[in-house]
Amino acid sequence: MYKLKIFSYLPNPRVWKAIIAGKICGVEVEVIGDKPANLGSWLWDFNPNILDENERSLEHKYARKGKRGFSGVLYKTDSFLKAHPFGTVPAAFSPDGDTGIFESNSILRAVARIGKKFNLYGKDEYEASRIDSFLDANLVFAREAQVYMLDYENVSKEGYERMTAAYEFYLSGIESALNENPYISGKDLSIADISFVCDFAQFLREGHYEEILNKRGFELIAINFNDEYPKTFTHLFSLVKREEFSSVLGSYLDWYKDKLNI
Ligand SMILES: N[C@@H](CCC(=O)N[C@@H](CS)C(=O)NCC(=O)O)C(=O)O
Repeated sequence: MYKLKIFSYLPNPRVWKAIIAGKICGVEVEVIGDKPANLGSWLWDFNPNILDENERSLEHKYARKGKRGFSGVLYKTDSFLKAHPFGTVPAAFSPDGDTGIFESNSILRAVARIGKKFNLYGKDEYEASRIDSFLDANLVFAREAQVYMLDYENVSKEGYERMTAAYEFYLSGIESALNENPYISGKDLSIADISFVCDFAQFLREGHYEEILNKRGFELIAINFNDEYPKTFTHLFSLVKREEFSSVLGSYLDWYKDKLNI
């Protein structure tokens, strides 16, 4: 029996956080979803399902306007919105459906709290709180990255500079942390590392939009990632080699490894 159910578009690096943690600390995570473009045909609910074509219309009682990342109509039940007041995916639920857990870093925390096989969340309250500090810093970066990645075609100079500043701030903090310790939050692997890997792997995909960015007069923000943040670079690529990560990420970073010949 699963310990956490997640509804989302798939594949989604934010969902990978919970899946990787689940593999490491022995928590069964049930994932339900569909391609991003198909999620507008689904009823977003604890028991999500695909709506018949004739049911999908603005008149549907659960029709809502997408708020972030989705431009069209979405069908979110009242109980979904009660459990998930921000109405976002990934949307996780306790097995009885009573508790909604949102924000991928918090879904990740839930898995680490439930899992007993391996401790990914620090040995005491202080270590756990330090891990939270990295997760918070990660979310600030990830939110800027989300805005940047949703609209490469129209990114403004101001938007590009904001993203550059967020990138430099986050990565210089991670690099400093890794100068002191083998893992982001200390001597052991934690959910801070998992969160970093998933969000940063997604950010690197700006490389697929290099031409578009160049045309707008911008270069890739992560163009010198390996030279400027060598510890962070090595950490990322040594983690993604581990079975728990590679079995989830699959070939996601292969294009980048090919580009750098690593
Ligand atoms: N910071 C959140 C981001 C979640 C988020 O913004 N999800 C968007 C899709 S990328 C969403 O569900 N949007 C619903 C809507 O547009 O109504 C996380 O890590 O879970």
